[in-house]
Parts: sequence; structure tokens; C-alpha cells
Amino acid sequence: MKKIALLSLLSVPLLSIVSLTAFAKPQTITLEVPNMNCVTCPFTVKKALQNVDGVSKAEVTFENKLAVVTFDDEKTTVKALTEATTNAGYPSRVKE
Ligand SMILES: [Cu+2]
Repeated sequence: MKKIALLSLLSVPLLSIVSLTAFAKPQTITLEVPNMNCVTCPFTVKKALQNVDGVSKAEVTFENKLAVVTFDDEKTTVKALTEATTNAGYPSRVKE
């Protein structure tokens, strides 16, 4: 009975993600990406960020020119993230 309850809990997507990252140290930062000048730019920036090892989530919005990135600080650094967007043609900096 206990086992069944546990399995049904794990099938909830959010809880599955939490259990997978239980031993990592996820950090979330917001980057300013001022060079984004049209609605397709965020896709390029998002792809560049997601290609960085350790990045679990990247939400990029054109309207406010921000990228919210969740990453494992044991696998990557903020510098690697800003470099990734810069290499894709979109220099970024950490939003204060
Ligand atoms: Cu564009």
C-alpha cells in the first residue's frame, strides 16, 4: 500500500523533477540581453543557454529582454552562461 502511494507521488511531474535534482544545487539567475531586437531572438538565446551543460531551464522573453536561467552550480558558472549568449551574438550581463 505504501509503495503504491509513493509511485503515484513520483508520477507527478513536478515532484519527479525535484527528486532528480535532489543532490544538485540549482541556482536561478536573471540575465539582461539587450541585443534581442525581434521576437525570434529569444529562441536563439534560449538554445544557446540550454546547450550549456548544467542548465536545466532557460526562459527568455523578448518584451523585457531578460533570460531567467536555472542551472547546477557544480556544472557551470554564470560566466559560462553569459559567454554562451555572447557567442550566439547576444552579449548578456547579470541583472542587478
Ligand atoms: Cu531577432
